[in-house]
Amino acid sequence: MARKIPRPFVLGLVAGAATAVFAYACRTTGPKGVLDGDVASRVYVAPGEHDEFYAFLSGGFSGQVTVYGLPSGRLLKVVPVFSQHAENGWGYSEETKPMLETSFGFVPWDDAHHPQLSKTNGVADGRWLFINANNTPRIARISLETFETEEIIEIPQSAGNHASPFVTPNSEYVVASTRFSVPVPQRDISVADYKAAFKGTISFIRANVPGQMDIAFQLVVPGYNYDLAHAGKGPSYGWAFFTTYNTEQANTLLEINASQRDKDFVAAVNWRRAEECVAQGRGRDVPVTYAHNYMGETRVARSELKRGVRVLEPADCDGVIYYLPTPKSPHGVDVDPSGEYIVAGGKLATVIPVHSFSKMLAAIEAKDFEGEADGIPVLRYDAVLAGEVQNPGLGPLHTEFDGKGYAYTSAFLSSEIVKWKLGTWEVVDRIPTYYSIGHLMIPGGDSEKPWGKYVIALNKITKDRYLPTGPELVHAAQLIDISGERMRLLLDFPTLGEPHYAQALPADLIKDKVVRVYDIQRNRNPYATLSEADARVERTGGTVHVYMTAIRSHFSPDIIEGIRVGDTVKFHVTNLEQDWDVPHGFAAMGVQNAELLIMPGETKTLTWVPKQPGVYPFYCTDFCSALHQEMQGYVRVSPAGANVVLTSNGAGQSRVLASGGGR
Ligand code: RUQ
Ligand code: CUA
Repeated sequence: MARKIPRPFVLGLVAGAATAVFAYACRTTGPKGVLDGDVASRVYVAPGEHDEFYAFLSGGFSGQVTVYGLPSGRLLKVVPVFSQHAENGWGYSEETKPMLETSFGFVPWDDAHHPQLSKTNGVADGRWLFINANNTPRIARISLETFETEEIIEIPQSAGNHASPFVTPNSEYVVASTRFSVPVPQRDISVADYKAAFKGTISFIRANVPGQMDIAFQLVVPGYNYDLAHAGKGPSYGWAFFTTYNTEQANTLLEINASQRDKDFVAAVNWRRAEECVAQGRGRDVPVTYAHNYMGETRVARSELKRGVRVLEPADCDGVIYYLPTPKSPHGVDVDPSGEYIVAGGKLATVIPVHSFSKMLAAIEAKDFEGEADGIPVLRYDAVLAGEVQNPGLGPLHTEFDGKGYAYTSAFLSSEIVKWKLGTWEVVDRIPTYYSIGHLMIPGGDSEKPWGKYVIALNKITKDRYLPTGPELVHAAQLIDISGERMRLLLDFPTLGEPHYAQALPADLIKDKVVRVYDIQRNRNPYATLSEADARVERTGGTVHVYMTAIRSHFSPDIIEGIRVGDTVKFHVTNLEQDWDVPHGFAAMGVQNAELLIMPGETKTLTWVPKQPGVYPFYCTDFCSALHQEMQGYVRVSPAGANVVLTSNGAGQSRVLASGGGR
């Protein structure tokens, strides 16, 4: 969600809703300092105690995921996903570089938006977390045993992978849809041909088996902007819902040109029907290329290019997709725990429209259409509407549920959370947020059984909430108590990048299965050195492999000679420790990438092409023991063509398997 608000819209609002804006403005001189009553004790987690919930926040334009404890708001970990992470060598080490491969080659950054926990029977099951890359369309799977990214799949024929990666109730699929329609197939064509040649795609990606993520099928849809999604559940299991905007199909100045129509659509996709059509051979295979990257058992990532995707046209599969008219430029779409209500957040709407799934089915049955859009039936608004929430705040975006019959909607422009009742649609409470809330998140709040208790406001702007830090300020989360009738602000905490969306689950669901060390007996890295007796160096032409071990508090070998300028040196460092929380680091002077942070039992590889003769130290970067500062060594680099013999003081046999190199 951009911070800029279309000018005509702002003017309209100021004129039309001045009273409302003033009313909000009075309220936004909100709490500073002391809050009421026992607020501090509600978020206080005593030293040594654990939080009740794990919360996973999108790192936005950092490309990563952050893990916080709730209610304390303590940052527990940054999980690198789509961006190189010098802190631990993610995307720099040879074992992890393939994770960032795409059909465009190596892509070291992306913009992550929506974390999604895997689900079983519609409830988060603590197996994995998925998250999308918005810029170069991809979806990642993070293991909740290791808290590491273990798989990434690229989405072909997509651009701006924003409506992604929302999971179906048993994680059969994660969905992905194009925010930016593009020529399908991609080709050299004028943007003036937008309406004729630009398409959207809605992809269903099989997600339930690690290592086997793949595009099951893609639906080609009209060239609108597909913004967000949520899967149906309960009675609506088998369906998925996507918001669209820019049904005007504008391709320039969208702030005005895509805000013309009173209503855009929620697209309702019957994925069970799509499966049938695909099984009947109604799809066609399109020759596209996309990357699939997997870490797997060896913990050495592999990247493969897949070819071909099964594409389905709505015209070849009747009943697969319907459009539900939805005011106005909708953003979020959220399905309530019962699966009956589909709530859309119209950025420019004055109400929150709530569609009824059962009415939708009846309207489909009765062919109660108000027309067609590119051959896709458009259902009549009144025929599918369950109700409208009046006075919902300005710029409603996203809705989450507490499982007790209430919905909570974020309002970006009026910076507040609005609580309303499902069924009566009346607003029962509202609380200001600081400032410009985007998503909000209740633990389990998009599932069939919300855990409730808190809502987190994920705010785009912090302004005066913290000490100033130059022009750039952090984004922020605010923890709000929803256990009572009235919402109550408990805590502010800063976030990394832009915390678009988040997910949370009770810590008990995962904390006991979290991996503490990698079993060295199961280390399958082909360059592992499993004992100090094998520590050695080997030359194969211009490449020197250093088989190195690390254990408190030394490297073996710690003296290496016979490297020449122009060689490619690969430091394969195996951490021999088998104790929790004893990583070792590795860095060498002049190395042009990053450090390695090697977990117990793991092997990681850093590549170095030395440029100048000299003797260079390397050392452990992670304070691992009282004698951590002693954990160091030297590499001697001789000029190209020098005849210094390759040696090391490792106990293993250093060898020249093929001479040459060093030019
Ligand atoms: S967005 S503020 Cu999910 Cu990227 Cu709504
Ligand atoms: Cu090993 Cu410090």
